[in-house]
Amino acid sequence: MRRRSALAAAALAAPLALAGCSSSGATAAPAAPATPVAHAAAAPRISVSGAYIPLPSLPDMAAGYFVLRNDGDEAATLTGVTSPQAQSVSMHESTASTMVDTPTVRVPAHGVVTFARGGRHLMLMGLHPAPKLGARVDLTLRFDDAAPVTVQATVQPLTYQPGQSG
Ligand SMILES: [Cu+2]
Repeated sequence: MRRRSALAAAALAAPLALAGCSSSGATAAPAAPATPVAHAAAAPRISVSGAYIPLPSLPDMAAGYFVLRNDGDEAATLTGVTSPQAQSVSMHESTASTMVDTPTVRVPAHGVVTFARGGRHLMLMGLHPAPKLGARVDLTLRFDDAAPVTVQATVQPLTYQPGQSG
């Protein structure tokens, strides 16, 4: 819950904003190509990887998993997911005995949030066309403080485990 808007505004106004941007030291990533993204200094920078949907046994309901990463200096809040191929998409979290709705999911600055089996997941209802192995399903993730991100989730075998661990 950091209130960095004021700081961000100050940073943007200062001539050192670009220096601050290029020295986001917390990530091990090598210096990115010098693109003129002046106001990226304090903004969330969201990327989504490994999106997949286990082939559902019922065409009407499927789960969706992916890894959300925020390389920015500000947290972002995922406020919802939509798909042109699903009637509805909701965000859930499984607990030991049940499943709860999570209307929003916070992605901390320099943080990773994983949607994976047994934990956070998407629930896609009314997929059309009915998912087939290898098919792609578009997912658009919306944030209250970052641009929407659209990814293609691949329909995988029910037993699929993503290669990346930890
Ligand atoms: Cu669920």
